[in-house]
Amino acid sequence: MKTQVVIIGGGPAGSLLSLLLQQHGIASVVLERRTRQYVLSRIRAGVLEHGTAETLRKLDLGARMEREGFVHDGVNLAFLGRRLHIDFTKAVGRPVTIYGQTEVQHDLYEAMDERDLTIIDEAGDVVPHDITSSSPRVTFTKDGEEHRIDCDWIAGCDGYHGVSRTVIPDDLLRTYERTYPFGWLGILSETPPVNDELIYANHERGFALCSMRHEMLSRYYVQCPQDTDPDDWSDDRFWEELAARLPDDVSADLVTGPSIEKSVTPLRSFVAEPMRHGRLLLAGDAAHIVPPTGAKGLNLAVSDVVYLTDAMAGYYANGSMTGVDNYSEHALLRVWKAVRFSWWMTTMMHRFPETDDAFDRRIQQAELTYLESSPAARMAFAENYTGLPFNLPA
Ligand code: RFL
Ligand code: PHB
Repeated sequence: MKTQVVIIGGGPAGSLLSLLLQQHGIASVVLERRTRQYVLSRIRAGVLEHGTAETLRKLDLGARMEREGFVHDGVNLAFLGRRLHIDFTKAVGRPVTIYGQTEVQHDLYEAMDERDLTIIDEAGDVVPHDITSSSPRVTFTKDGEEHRIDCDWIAGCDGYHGVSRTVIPDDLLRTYERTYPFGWLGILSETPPVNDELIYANHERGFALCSMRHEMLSRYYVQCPQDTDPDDWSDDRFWEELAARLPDDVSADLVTGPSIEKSVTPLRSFVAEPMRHGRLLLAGDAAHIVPPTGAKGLNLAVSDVVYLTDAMAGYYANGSMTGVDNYSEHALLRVWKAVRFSWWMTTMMHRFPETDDAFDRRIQQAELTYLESSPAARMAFAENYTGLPFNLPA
């Protein structure tokens, strides 16, 4: 088999990339390790930056998002028993869209089917070869048989645990990492959301987040120790803990019910540089991870593949290597700003069990009351949360 770009990983980065490349007449094949059912049932992010929603709309993928998603003009930060509303539209003139990654993934796969794009699922032992030559290839197994695809480029969109990053020699890859000493215990419940916008709460007992998917589906999180077993948390225990971390007027409105999903997510920041080696270009979680506090993971995967598409479009239009040569530096400019924002928000909103002291609390309170008193600080928050523009370099 032969194609122009082999895309390893059929998550949001890989499937969106395949659709974007097609718009430029560039052929690709997506190799996904899991079953389609598994990929479509993963529950992850919920907030789409303005640029992400625009990218989906430009690809004619916005119809269901427009119908079923919610445009949010702001978020709330709760602390010291009160609530600060940050109005995005007032501050920066752009909102965010609440539309689950599960739905985005569904729309991407549906469009790939309609537009005759190829995704090979349950592809095993995927290995990129000869990535520093001008004719790389990828081998994999499917239904017990070995296959090989020759190509011009390989896009590593296979997430943090994928194979792509591992084929870049250690001495050429620099990694930066921060692990936070806690996780998030999250639940989904078929109850009406407690508020019409998200609430991020800083509380003595730990961080809490009230989010949603739609009118009758709520997503809530509480900060928990990293080694938390979700089975140790009955629904009643979760609701009690969540209510204790929210301002009284919010917890009074909390509608509880059985959870339909409960899981723990670890929090970490990770960046691998550079994002390209020879004919292999990394995108999304394969190259970087952010803690979910800033709601940036999915959105960075989208901006990466927009840049990657630009690079490929330049190469196939006139043989130019400029976009390819600039890809890593270009993408990392935006990545590091999202890493910074996610780290900052995580630091401002959580209890750090080992090191937390009275000084840290006062700094958090100063950050939060500064946001409360300063339109400039709120503007900076809104600019980052709704997403920095895709049209870099900045
Ligand atoms: P994904 O979504 O991990 O997709 C990678 C795909 O590659 C496949 N794969 C392979 N395929 C072939 N061969 C191999 N060797 C392969 N190895 C892996 C995988 O099966 C998968 O289908 O990465 P992508 O596309 O870069 O998208 C990134 C986003 O999914 C991610 O940034 C966000 O979901 C992060 N994230 C969250 N982000 C938010 O903004 N808000 C959240 O609330 C939030 N919650 C989460 C999250 C990520 C989680 N992970 C990674 C476990 C909760 C969790 C649990
Ligand atoms: C979610 O709805 O799952 C969600 C929302 C905002 C975040 C993280 C997760 O910052």
